[in-house]
Amino acid sequence: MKVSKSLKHVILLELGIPVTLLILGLYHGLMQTIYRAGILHQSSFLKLEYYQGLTLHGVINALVLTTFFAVAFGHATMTFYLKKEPNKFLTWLSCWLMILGTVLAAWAMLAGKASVLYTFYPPLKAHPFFYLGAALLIVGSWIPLFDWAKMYVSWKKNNEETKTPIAVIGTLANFTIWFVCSLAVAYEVLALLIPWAMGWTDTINVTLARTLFWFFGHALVYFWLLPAYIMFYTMLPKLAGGKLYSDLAGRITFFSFIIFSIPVGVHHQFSDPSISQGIKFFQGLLTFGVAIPSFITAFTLAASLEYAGKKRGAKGWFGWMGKLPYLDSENFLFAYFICGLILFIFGGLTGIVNASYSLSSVIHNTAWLPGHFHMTVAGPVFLAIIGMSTYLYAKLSGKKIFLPKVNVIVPYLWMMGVLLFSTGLMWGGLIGEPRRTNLGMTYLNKASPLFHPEWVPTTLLALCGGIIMFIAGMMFIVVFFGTMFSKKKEEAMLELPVSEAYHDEKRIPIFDRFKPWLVIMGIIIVVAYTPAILNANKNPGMGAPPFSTDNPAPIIKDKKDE
Ligand code: HAS
Repeated sequence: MKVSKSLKHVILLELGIPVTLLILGLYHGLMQTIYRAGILHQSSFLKLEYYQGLTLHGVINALVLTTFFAVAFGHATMTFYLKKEPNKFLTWLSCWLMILGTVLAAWAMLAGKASVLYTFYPPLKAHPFFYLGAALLIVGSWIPLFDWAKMYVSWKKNNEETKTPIAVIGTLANFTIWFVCSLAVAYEVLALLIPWAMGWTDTINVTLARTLFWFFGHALVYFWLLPAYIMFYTMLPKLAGGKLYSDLAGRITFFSFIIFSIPVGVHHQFSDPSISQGIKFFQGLLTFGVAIPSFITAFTLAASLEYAGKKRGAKGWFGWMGKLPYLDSENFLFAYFICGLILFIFGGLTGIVNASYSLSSVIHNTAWLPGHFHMTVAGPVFLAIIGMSTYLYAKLSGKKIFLPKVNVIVPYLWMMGVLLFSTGLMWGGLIGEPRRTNLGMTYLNKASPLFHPEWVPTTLLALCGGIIMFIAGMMFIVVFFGTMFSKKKEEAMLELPVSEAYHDEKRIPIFDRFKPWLVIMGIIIVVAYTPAILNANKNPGMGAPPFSTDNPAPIIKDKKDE
């Protein structure tokens, strides 16, 4: 379909800005593997500190890229399926708030005033602009939800008995989760962190800040994942040459995320002493609940791919795997999606390990963790984002894909890189290698009495994976910007692949309405989180001691100074 110039420009901007920043994000990813493998024995490189680089890496890749993309992709899906454009003023307001927020946070990070990592836990303290920037990015991304909800309600009035398209359910479910979860982080930023960063309050309740962050933080990972799931349900079967095995499965999946995504954040705090065992156990159980929609997805997609393979002439139980269009450069999204899914098999399994209360104590804060999350957020999420960014950019600007043969091998190279990288990290994690540590300074420095030779092979494996990922990332950058700067060849259109359903079950009202799911969501959140917040208030611990960003030891005030 044709869309207005305004909508086209806003989407192109929301795709182009984060991909430009991604160059910095990818560079710092590579630098991490170099520092950690002990190739460098220093705390900074090219005037950028280790933790400054790690913060830029996490914030750009995991917060900025994902948020801009989710909004741009949301505009595209809502417009495409509801055949109506979002409000022009609100669309631009949201875009400018996100840009302003990104500029403020980027300044603070590049100036070395916000080396607090993407989780910004106190007692690490950032410049107020970092927190303000994060808040604006989030608020900017809320705005479209209210506009899309209005579009949906008016569509539904005229189409009462028609099933809501899965992509619309997925987009609204995702942004509802995002809105609710980010209320907690907004409170953390506005009521706790900014007053503390401005010097208006002396200290901060660290446990409360962490609990509010993880209320947001685990739902955040599904905010990253759901746009990819929308693509897998609505596009992948068509791209594979088949049909979606069950339409109902897609609906159940997205509604289940509404109820399970948020009340599981305490599984990141299994080691926090201030929260009681019972709450940890309950949220641990709910974490197994949040894996169910992904298991449903795994079976539904596998059945859809099997159907596609068989339609292409496959025989036997596993023959379908050999018949899929892996290297079709015209159909390149398939390659991006399948590589992401293969990585997610391992990302999901390691997630189940993390969720298992007692096993979590083995892997918590070790290199295992980045091993897990690079097979999730740098797996299906990242590959779906970059594949779809190139696709949407080309379609909406009427350009041809630059270097299509290179484009189709990017995901395979990236997948190989992630597999090596994550294996190195997880192997290292199991033998005690810590995460978020500049190992080259001590543990991977032969001259240090703390040298750990057993981490040499693990970090070298991660380094090899990191180099391959960096090369694949740069190949994507060349394809994306090559496409952006090429000449317009076709009519600019908003066009998305649409899968038909193999089992198109009849409309079941409960799987076509948001209200019941929102009510259940509210109840579970209250039950799971009231005791956690009460615990955090009752056992606040000692409060955050004052810190300086260039020294990891807290600043102890001399009694005489007071
Ligand atoms: Fe996680 C920590 C548990 C999913 C991201 N996770 C993290 C962190 C990040 C992250 C960033 O319980 C670190 C945070 C930090 O900085 O401290 N995670 C889970 C569980 C799941 C899970 C149970 N995580 C994700 C996703 C992420 C993500 C998705 C990003 C997008 N995670 C944890 C826990 C921790 C944690 C603990 C804290 C640990 C600690 O101690 O700190 C589940 O949602 C996973 C369910 C997934 C599946 C897989 C389904 C497979 C599919 C693929 C099918 C393939 C096909 C292809 C069809 C059950 C859908 C076949 C075709 C062929 C040709 C073969």
